[in-house]
Amino acid sequence: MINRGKARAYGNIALIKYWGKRDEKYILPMNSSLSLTIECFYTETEVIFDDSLSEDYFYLNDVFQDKATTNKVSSFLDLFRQFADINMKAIVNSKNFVPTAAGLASSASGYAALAAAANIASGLNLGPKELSMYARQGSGSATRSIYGGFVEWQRGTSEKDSYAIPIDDAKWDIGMVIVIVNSKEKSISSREGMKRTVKTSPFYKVWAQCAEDDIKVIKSAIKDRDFEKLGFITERNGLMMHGTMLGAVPPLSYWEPDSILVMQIVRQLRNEGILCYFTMDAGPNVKILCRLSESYKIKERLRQVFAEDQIIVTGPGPGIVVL
Ligand code: 2P0
Repeated sequence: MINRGKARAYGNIALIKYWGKRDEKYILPMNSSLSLTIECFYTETEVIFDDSLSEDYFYLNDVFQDKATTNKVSSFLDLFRQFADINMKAIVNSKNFVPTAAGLASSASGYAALAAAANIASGLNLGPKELSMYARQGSGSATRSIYGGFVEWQRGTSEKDSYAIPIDDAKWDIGMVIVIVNSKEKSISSREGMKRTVKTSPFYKVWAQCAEDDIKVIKSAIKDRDFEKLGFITERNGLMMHGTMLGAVPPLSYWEPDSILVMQIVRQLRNEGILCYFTMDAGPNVKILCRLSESYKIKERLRQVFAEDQIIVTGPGPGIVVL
């Protein structure tokens, strides 16, 4: 017997960050977060359950993956196998579609696509709320990639109510310019980075409350389509997250000189009347939130310093697509 499922999921960039878990097993966040799904990169994954297989096989971008990587996928598939009461092994084919060698391949689109494909192949056919809870158990940020546009991942009170909800489709002149400062793999994963921060940074104590307050502000900005407020709170929240890392032992900093250069350019552009705001994640690349209609002006300025293939312009992306 063979059961297949195939789906595409898009990446997302957090505007109010998820940084820190209160439960490692179920991946429950300390605070709610809010992101923009983006269309410039996505993952397509096919899951084929086959009763003639004796183990799981995982191919990423047509390359057969080793035991350690495959085991992570197997554990994740086990969640679906248990719930659907099936014991077939699977072949998983996953492809990341990234504009350049950008170092943007993301666990968010990866686990969201895997969850959506496994959902179909297992015959469970869960709705988006349940699907986001499953995706969450692969990687926190994947919770949000189930939906398009602006998406909130609500922290919830237990593993049963920590899921994503769609906030707004973002179809109102919203875009992002992503500057690839360095495409190499980061030396400290987000998982390790957030763990160290929670454990050792005295600044972390105030983080969760600040983030919950920021969620309220950003949601009202989105509702009012107040782009200036949206950008201001995005930039501030990202800086605060990196502030918590500076207080960790040993300190953690993902910034590189060129990251700071991009921040300076953003501030200059703002002084000239172009509304744009930066945010950074667990790596040196900088994401600039802007009006999509003004993204070409921002790109033009960045081109004075960076190469064409270091700059990616994107609009908002959609939710899960079943293929
Ligand atoms: C975010 N990041 O909200 C934050 C901001 C990085 C900085 O979610 O451990 O790969 O798998 O839940 O989702 C990246 O962390 O971490 C992340 P796990 P994940 O987008």
